[in-house]
Amino acid sequence: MIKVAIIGAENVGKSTLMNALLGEKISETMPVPGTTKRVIKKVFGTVKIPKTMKNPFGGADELVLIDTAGLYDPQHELRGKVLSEGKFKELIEEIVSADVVIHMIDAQYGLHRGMEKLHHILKFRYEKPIIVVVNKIDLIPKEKVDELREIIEKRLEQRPVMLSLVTFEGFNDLLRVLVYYAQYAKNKS
Ligand SMILES: Nc1nc2c(ncn2[C@@H]2O[C@H](COP(=O)(O)OP(=O)(O)OP(=O)(O)O)[C@@H](O)[C@H]2O)c(=O)[nH]1
Ligand SMILES: [Mg+2]
Repeated sequence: MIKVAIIGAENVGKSTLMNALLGEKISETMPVPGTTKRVIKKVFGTVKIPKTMKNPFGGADELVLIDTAGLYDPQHELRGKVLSEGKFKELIEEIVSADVVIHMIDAQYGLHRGMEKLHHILKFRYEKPIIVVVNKIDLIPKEKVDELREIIEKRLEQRPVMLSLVTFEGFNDLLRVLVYYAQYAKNKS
């Protein structure tokens, strides 16, 4: 079974994404940072993937999704408020054990420094397939979306999916990438 961990700073929309992918309200979402108190929340579920997107070699739509507590304060390099040092380490271990990582970024704040470091460690030391998602693009002016995409693409050396979980712009792009990566992870193991 493919494990997909959704990670990011507090309040970026991790739990909202988990719910959107599974089409159910599984995780609590709120406008305040530190909403997800349980460090690791694993749910087995089926992601509804349009037939046209399905990989001919198999569904890759049955996943274990992992919603995680926010790793960092959105505006400072501080640990997320619900994480002690021990819990932070525990969470990193869980992320390292995932097959695919979704790194979520809040379009309003851009790439978080702590998350940038972690991204590189996961990618280069642990060789994790990472999907970068910039969420909440409905909250920034349209002309800023391309600018932000380019900045993040340069810093992380990969193209992010630009997403809004309010308008659902970019959601199909994310599904497409997820199917691709899930298949890749499946073949690897
Ligand atoms: N405008 C806008 N709001 C969003 C979007 N996605 C999520 N939100 C809102 O952002 C807030 C935080 O969402 P959560 O899903 O709770 O964020 P989280 O990353 O799980 O937060 P923590 O558990 O606190 O780390 C909620 O009020 C969501 O409704 C989006 O694409 N656009
Ligand atoms: Mg949450």
